[in-house]
Amino acid sequence: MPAPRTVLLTGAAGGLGTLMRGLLPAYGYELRLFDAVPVEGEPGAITADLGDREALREAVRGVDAIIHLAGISLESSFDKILRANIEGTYNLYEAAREEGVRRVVFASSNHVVGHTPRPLPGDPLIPVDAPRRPDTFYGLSKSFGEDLAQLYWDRHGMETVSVRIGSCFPEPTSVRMLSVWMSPRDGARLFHAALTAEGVRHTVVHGSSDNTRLWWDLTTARSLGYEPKDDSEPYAARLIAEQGELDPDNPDHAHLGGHFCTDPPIWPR
Ligand code: NAI
Ligand code: 15L
Repeated sequence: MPAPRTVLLTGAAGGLGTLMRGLLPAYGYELRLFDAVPVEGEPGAITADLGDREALREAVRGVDAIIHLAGISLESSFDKILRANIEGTYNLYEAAREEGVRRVVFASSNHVVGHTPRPLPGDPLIPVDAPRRPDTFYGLSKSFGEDLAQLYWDRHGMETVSVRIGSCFPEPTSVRMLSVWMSPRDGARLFHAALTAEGVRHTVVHGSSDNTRLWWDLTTARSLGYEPKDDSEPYAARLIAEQGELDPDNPDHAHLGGHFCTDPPIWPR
């Protein structure tokens, strides 16, 4: 596949979308922006919902690839997750299929496997083929997205890299994040690798920096050409002094998904 140049970035107004709008153009991409809400400072961005199939068809027309970030990014009611993350991702893949887009990078999440016990020091890292154990309706919707990506590869030859992102924020803000943090610069490196690697079919990768306290295996991400350069360790002393070490007997700290595993779901009112 020739290196993509024009890339549709869905979820461009969100936290990760804003970080990637700043970082990805340096790799030579021309970004077309899409979000349900206006993207600040970007009058050319497409403002539309993932439920609007006509708008999606127009948005994907002529792009070389898609980075799909749009959706509900935390736990919510099943109905809301269903519309935005499950139906919305289906609508996007259908539009991409109809318009002949060959490559998608899907923002999956650690919460697909959030109920996996977190490794203690000395334990093996969590492998990328660990059984799926979603911790929320949110994690379940990302699990659906990964299966949808597999189906569209097997049926239609559309390639996807599903990036199970740990926590991508400017800095880690919790002791848990020291283990799953992906610096924004490493995020851009990984998305670039996912856009340009040859023959990815449908590949699931873990998305983190090269953290000293890493919980999961980055081999598959590295096999795409990803070379992380950051490590959360410089933040460790301050965060541990403020919050204490993770307590293995605290249920909030027992699993990869952290407090997502223990917070009650938000039921419809
Ligand atoms: P965010 O909540 O800041 O941004 C999501 C964006 O999607 C928002 O701008 C929102 O307006 C848009 N959106 C939501 N529903 C939509 C719909 N129906 N139609 C069109 N646009 C819609 O989330 P963030 O942190 O930027 O995450 C981006 C993606 O990466 C999400 O899919 C999230 O699940 C995933 N992810 C993020 C992680 C992180 O650490 N930031 C970790 C794991 C996954
Ligand atoms: C996610 O999937 C969320 O989108 C993000 O906001 C963080 O909560 C992240 O996981 C995390 O696990 O830290």
